[in-house]
Amino acid sequence: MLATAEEWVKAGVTLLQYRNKVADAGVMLEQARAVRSLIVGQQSRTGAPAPDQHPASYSDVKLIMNDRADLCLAAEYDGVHVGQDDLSPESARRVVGVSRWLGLSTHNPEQVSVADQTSANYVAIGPVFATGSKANPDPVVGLEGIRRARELTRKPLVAIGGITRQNCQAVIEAGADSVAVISDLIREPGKSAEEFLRILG
Ligand code: TZP
Ligand code: MG
Repeated sequence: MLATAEEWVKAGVTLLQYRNKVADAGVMLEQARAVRSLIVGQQSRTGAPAPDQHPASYSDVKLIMNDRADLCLAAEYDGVHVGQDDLSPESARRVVGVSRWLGLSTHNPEQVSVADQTSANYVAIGPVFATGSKANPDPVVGLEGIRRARELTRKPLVAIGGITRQNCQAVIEAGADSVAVISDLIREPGKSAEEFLRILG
């Protein structure tokens, strides 16, 4: 996990989410802290990015904890991401405070409209396409789901679910501000991250 995270960051990825649906809280915290140490350690070691690093490397990387506001604080992350079955946005905000980021997942237009009225810093919409990375995913929303979401909120819109180097351009053209990716970043972490950023840059 740490080697993969390091490759992504070196390639220029600026936001990482720690997501773990199976481990105990203690293990999650330990792993999440290890990711943070990697990022912070590199920041303090290098100061300015080294010549072989992408300009955004390390110093601009945001760390987001999935699901758990308590672990966001314990691991000193920059924000928490909640879904429809987690703490409500208001409750998560109460835990993490006003300075940290709060992300909120949505899966249909009604949820996007509600999310727009919360204090969430960004709204995720998905799954855009079929995904094998989530248990019991909601129905796919497609590019049309992104267009509809774009009409319903001016908050930063993150598209998620089945997004690849092949389809990411279309996802942005449909109105997303950014993409969240698992599968298509795993096999060749550095190479695929660079390709995503080149396509989207
Ligand atoms: N929420 C909606 S789809 C998804 C999550 C967490 C998984 C996205 O992973 P992949 O492999 O990029 O489809
Ligand atoms: Mg969740």
